[in-house]
Amino acid sequence: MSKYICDICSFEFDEEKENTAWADLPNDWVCPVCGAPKTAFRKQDEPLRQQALSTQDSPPEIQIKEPPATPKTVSDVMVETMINWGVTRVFGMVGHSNLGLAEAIRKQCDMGKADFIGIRHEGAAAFAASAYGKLTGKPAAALAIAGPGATNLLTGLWDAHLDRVPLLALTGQIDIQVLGPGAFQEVNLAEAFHAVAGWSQTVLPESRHAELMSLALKSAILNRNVSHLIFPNQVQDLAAANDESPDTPDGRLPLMDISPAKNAVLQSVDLIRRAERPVLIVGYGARRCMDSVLRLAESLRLPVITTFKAKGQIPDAHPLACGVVGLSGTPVAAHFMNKADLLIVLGATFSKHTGILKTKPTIQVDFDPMMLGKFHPVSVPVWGEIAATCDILQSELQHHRPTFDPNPEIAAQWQKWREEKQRRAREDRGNGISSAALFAAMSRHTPDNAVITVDVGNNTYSFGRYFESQAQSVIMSGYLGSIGFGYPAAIGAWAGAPHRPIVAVTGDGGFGQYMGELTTAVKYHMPIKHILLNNRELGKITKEQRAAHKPVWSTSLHNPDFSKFAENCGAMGIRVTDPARLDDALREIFIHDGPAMLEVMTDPELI
Ligand SMILES: Cc1ncc(C[n+]2csc(CCOP(=O)(O)OP(=O)(O)O)c2C)c(N)n1
Ligand SMILES: [Mg+2]
Repeated sequence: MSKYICDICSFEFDEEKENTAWADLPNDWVCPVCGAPKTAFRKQDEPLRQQALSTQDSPPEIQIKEPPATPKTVSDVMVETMINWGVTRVFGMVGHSNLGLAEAIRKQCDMGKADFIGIRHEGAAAFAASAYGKLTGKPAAALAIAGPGATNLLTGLWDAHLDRVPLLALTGQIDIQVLGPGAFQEVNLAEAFHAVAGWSQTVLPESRHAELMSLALKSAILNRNVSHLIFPNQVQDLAAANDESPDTPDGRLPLMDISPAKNAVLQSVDLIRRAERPVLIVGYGARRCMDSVLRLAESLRLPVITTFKAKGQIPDAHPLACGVVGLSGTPVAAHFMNKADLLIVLGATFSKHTGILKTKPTIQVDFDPMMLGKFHPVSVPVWGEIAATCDILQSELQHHRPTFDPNPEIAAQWQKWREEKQRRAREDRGNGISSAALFAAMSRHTPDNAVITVDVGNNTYSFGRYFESQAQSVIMSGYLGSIGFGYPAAIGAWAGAPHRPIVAVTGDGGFGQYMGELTTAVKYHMPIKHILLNNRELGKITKEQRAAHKPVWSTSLHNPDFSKFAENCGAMGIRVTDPARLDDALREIFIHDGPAMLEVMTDPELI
């Protein structure tokens, strides 16, 4: 007499108790608990099918035997096309309604043509893909199942959409036949993603599959936006038609370095010639054009101010650099903007946060004509690629001799500001470390070639104000301003620049939203250095409540010991309460060969 166990629900069929032999049960007999067929049962003592314990200390994983060579599926054709277009990083979570697509991705990963990073929350996948796009200018893919997996992507997709980042969202979908009446995990994904995706299509059995993938990526890259492909379950494993082969981007992408119209150049040259104190204001849109921008600045001796999103695009030590303007800016930048009689604004917008004055004569250069004079009229709107425009302006103005030498004034302003920063760094109310002290130490220890991802909150404003950048790239959730971005963004940055040091700066509130992703960093050996400002509250909101003359309410946080949490996840964790320990602790985390967290107990008032 034996027992038979249902692999689906673990129901036990005991021949002795049931007084029936297993072999005598009819073939259409089903499990009385879950309705699984007879074939879903195994004899007790037989090992679980297809399951073997992994030899590593990671949890057991299902080992699927290599299937016999099968014809290419629709998913194979589309994923190969995706890789031909240069999309080789996929962040996401595999599951029931994307298994066919995931299998096509797995095959490419096994051949070394792509990398898949399995995250703990799809929101992190979308943030990581967005950060990857911000850093590299190229799209990554975010993969999710239908229903909840897909809806979890939305915040990160909005981040990419608002900051004009190319990104490919790949979502499963339930079977086409049951779409409509409200099946399990049915969400109208085309509708749910409509506002965030510049391009969205459902993949149907008769679609031109390679062409769909090509158009999704052409749109994402050229429009710097989110593209979305919806894969109903049963389409994913369909055999591709004989004449379907993967597509490539050859001949599909024009060069984008368009020059501005002659008149716009002449008007700009005229304004620059007549100005006495012109300044350059550099936005995030100029991040890939900095060589040309700096050549123009140096030849015309223009002070260079950046927006917060563009922090680090010019090192603070450069003799023309004035730092960031706006809420998290330096008095150096504010001084030069206030005194300027002409603003030359490159790839920046005039949102409230950028803090660029709207009252000054302004030349604005952007690759997108809609951004020119979007919020208010400007003196000369120049439609052109920024590097091409700077090169033309420089050559037109090569004989122009500016009357004003800003260097001594810039140096004097920086000296005043550095003295003030040192004073703030010494402040101690016995309630935690000051942000100025932390970011002064971080400026001393962060490698010049690091990528720094930041979150949102007072921690981020303080970083903008106090950290002195060298050649680091700074990545943030700009227009969406979503807390929680910083840590998943570091995962995306690592995937985009695995050989550069990666640093994440977050608050305790922001990190709390994606703490689980620390295990992702450990699993994939991402040596992310995380600077966590633990002020035990949603500090920025406390300030906002006070400023609005409301009682401070619901902003305190009940925190774990984050450094111990990091250790528990398998990373290094150091907690610092004494500013004198900051330098040693930073040294330790940067030397450590793996993910490490420096938890700094900060004073919420010293920001
Ligand atoms: C997803 C999301 N939820 C809420 C907010 C509003 N918000 C902005 S800053 C902030 C507080 C962040 O707290 P913390 O990370 O601890 O940073 P701190 O201000 O304390 O440095 C909140 C809740 C937001 N920007 N994004
Ligand atoms: Mg906080």
